[in-house]
Amino acid sequence: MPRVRQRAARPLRGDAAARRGGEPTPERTSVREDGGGDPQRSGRGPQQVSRVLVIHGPNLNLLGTREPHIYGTTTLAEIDAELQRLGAARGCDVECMQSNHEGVIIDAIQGARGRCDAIVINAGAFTHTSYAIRDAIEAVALPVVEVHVSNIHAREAFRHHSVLAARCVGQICGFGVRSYYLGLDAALGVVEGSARHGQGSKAR
Ligand code: DHK
Repeated sequence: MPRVRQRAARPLRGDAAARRGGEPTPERTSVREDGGGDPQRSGRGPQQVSRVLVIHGPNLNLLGTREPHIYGTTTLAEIDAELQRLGAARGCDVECMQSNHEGVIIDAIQGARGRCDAIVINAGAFTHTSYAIRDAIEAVALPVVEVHVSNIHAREAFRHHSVLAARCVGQICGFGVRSYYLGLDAALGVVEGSARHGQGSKAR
């Protein structure tokens, strides 16, 4: 089993910065295989270290206490830790961020271009409204997997439609927090399939 080294999660700065009138910045954590993700130090070939960005949208910082009958009791920190553990087991550096701000999410998607191989996104309620996030997904041309904790199709009518889905590889919803883990698995399946065919998405 590869050993993992976890960078300490930075405090949630986005909302605090927004309250001060500054640019909100997302909470970001990541973990790499031993060797800091450096192919030389980790003993992996340069093609073998993949990176997936996981984006959590508005109100998902409240997971664990938010409507537990719908979203469960697992916290965001626990989800991120599990995603990073699952990623490390497959030679993947999983970077996680959460923001309540549409522009910060768009910046994160744009920032993934040339740096990440795939994105897993739960855009929260922006899923149903944000053409700007949809355009960003289209612009970066990375494989994106949309995930939701709840089954959005079995809830209120306004949740049934995702404006992002048509620009994503696929959508996984309704499996509780396991939707994230299934989403990561799906994203890595796409990345590994591309690598087998010599089409690394970071190069685009
Ligand atoms: C999370 C949200 O915050 C809602 O706005 C979406 C999604 C559903 C989820 O199930 O993870 O409608």
